[in-house]
Amino acid sequence: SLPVNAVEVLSNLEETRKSDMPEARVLIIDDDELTATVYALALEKCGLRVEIIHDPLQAEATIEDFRPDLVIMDIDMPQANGIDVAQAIRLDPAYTSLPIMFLSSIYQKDIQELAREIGGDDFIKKPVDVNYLVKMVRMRAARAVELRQIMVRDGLTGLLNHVAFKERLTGELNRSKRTMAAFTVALLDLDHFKSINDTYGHQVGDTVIQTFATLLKNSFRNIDIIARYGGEEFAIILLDATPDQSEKTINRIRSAFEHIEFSATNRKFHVTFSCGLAGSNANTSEEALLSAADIALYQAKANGRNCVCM
Ligand code: GH3
Ligand code: MG
Ligand code: MG
Ligand code: MG
Repeated sequence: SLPVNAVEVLSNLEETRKSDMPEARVLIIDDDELTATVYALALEKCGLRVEIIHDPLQAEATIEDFRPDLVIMDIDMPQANGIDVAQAIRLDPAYTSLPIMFLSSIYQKDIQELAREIGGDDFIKKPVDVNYLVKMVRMRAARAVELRQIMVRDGLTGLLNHVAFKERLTGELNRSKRTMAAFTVALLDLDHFKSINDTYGHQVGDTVIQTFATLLKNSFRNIDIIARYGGEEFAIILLDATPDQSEKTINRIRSAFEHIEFSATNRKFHVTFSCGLAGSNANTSEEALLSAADIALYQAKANGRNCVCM
């Protein structure tokens, strides 16, 4: 174990919280409780959100739950070698760009090199100057957050894009298998949207899509996952909600949306949407869940549109 003097380390902290920085999440994987706690306190004081695990075998589940922007990884741990753990994380395409920072007292250059080769972004030798650590973590995390925003957001609406939605769905399905918490997937599709474009033009169509996206953002809880799934199609994961509960929520939104008055070229018009729902309980694979929601959406269209089916 390392000679870490918590009081000394923390009282020498130069950095403070910066309000202009987006909150970044850092996962520390270290079997040494004191080391991990001291670094976590220092990072938290500087405005980062930190989670610690002492058992690297929990790494994958914790990454799925906590979705860190950066991982700080010890190498010497009784349960597993940090380099192997990092390699396993890298195998998942969702985490190929997740920065992994090794923090270890290993001095052998060949092991340090190996650690970088398998996809570690940094190797910092323990004991580390905590001010240096905070600076490095901040820099890496800020860039990771920026990159993530560009990669996961849809340009027109700012909602999650298709790829990001699929990743979140995979994560939530895995999580629900562990926690037994059920959720609902909703697919929403604007009705007769082609005729909106044909009548008022593509730009007006875009404005309708943006207005609808804003309504969605303001209507769901922060924990729900809202995405632009395709052109005028949206996908939502309602966490801890059954299809019955979700139907009530979405019917309220349906009713709010049909009352919004759009206007273009001195003409006023209204737009509606149809929705299909599927529950995670009855559909344990992504394909089954999405196809059940899609079938329900098709049913809603067949039933005359502007309605919710499951
Ligand atoms: P339905 O009620 O059966 O869904 O009819 P629909 O006309 O909405 O169905 P369809 O899927 O055939 O047409 C969707 C249209 O949405 C076609 C496409 O031109 C338009 N669209 C897709 N993406 C965008 C976009 O980003 N902006 C605009 N303005 N229109 C889009
Ligand atoms: Mg260790
Ligand atoms: Mg449509
Ligand atoms: Mg469509």
